[in-house]
Amino acid sequence: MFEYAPAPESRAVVDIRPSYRLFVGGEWVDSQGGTAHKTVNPASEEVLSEVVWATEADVDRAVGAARKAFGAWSAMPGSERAKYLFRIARIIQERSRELAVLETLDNGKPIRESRDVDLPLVAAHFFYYAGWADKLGHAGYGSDPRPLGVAGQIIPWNFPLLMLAWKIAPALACGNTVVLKPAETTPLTALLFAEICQQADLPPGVVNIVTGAGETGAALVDHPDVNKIAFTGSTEVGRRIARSAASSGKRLTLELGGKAANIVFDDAALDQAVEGVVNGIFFNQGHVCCAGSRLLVQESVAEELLTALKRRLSTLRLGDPLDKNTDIGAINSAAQLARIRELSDAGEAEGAERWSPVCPLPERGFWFPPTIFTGVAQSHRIAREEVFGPVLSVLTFRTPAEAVEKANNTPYGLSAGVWTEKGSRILWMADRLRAGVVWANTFNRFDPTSPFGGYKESGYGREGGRHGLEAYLDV
Ligand code: TXE
Repeated sequence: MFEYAPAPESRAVVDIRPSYRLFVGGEWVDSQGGTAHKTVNPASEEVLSEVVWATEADVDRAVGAARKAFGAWSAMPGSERAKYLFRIARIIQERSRELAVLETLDNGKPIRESRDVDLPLVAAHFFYYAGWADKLGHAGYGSDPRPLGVAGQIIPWNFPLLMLAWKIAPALACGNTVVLKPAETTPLTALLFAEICQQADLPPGVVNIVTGAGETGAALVDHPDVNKIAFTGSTEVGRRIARSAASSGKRLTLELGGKAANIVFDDAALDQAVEGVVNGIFFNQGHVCCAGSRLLVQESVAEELLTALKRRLSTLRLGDPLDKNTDIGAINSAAQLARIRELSDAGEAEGAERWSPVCPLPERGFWFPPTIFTGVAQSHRIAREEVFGPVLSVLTFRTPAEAVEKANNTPYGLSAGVWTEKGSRILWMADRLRAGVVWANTFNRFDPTSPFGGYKESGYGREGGRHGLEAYLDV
């Protein structure tokens, strides 16, 4: 039988420089004492480029540039700021192929996802918040809500460019200036975004990009002239940042980990539920804070659903992230792979049953097969801790009340999914689930008009939608 196999997306569409400097005050500057670090393609371990890890002095310089730019940027009529944001959004669309390939090379995610999910959402966030820039007086916060000043933004590696968009677009629309630090393993699309800011003639200093690891992030958090910190990352680092921000009086939004329940009732359309469960945990290799990492399935359909799920998993294709047929790409780093292995081994040691489809793994790079654990108890580490990988823990329930009790039995509260044909049950569940987002008969749906954020140890503050403006305004 003839199988249609589109060619892998060519990496030739993107021009990666051998090394990058820091983007400060609208230009590329040398670091003051920072060391160079390689960034690799996690699918091949090939070195892509070298970036510098910014020092405290570099962060100070970037904050200074942002402060200098703040006066004119915040005083500019919203309609003028909107023009820059619209321009950035359009350039992102024009250069989306290049951005998608670069994201896939640096992160390991399948090109189908970076091309069809990440990039359209990145552009959509800039378009959406561009639309708010001249309407802030109508957002319900009084006629003249004020920007906060300089925003320090620290983002993770799972959706590098999308997390940048979630943070930079609302900050700029509200009249703030920013210093953004991308994650150490995925700095490249943020640096290409800096180029896009230049192309859009964004006034110098409105956006500054400092590459680096935790120390660079900490320097940003501790800087006395930063007014607001927006952080997405681990709960552990989030706690540390909260302590520091509390002592300096900075405004703070935190988007931390999750352990979402994807809850399937016996009256659900099971075929759709299977797709939703697969998308919920295997999208982006499970490197998703709101991933549906716990499947809660009603006992009466558990066997049927699991059989269908295993059949579906056997059709997933793992491999070259640039291949348009690939469903599951590479794990982002050796460190993350080690964490996934450790928690999966703990699952087995604690007595859960592990299953993966036959799935040969490439020799080089960081890979983990799609994995299901059954017989999971609520006390098991794989039921409690965020794995942040393609690992699903399956638990069962009998009644809706038991489903709610199990779903909420976690320190996290970022998202949940409910699969049922009964509208009243969806509303009943949504009222009781302690999660910032509850999806009904779908999962991992994102939209710039919807606020996103957590309860409990998943953090606080909302990004997206009108509520996302509050994070960057004094109201
Ligand atoms: O996170 P870190 P890591 C979870 C997920 C994952 C675990 C560890 O469970 O397995 O966290 O991932 C910067 N001050 N999530 O180690 O360290 C860091 O440079 C300021 C969930 O990658 O929190 C990077 O830019 N910044 C999550 C960012 O914080 C600091 C996404 C995130 O890295 C810092 C990522 C410090 N002291 C991981 N230390 C989500 N919510 O989506 C580090 N950083």
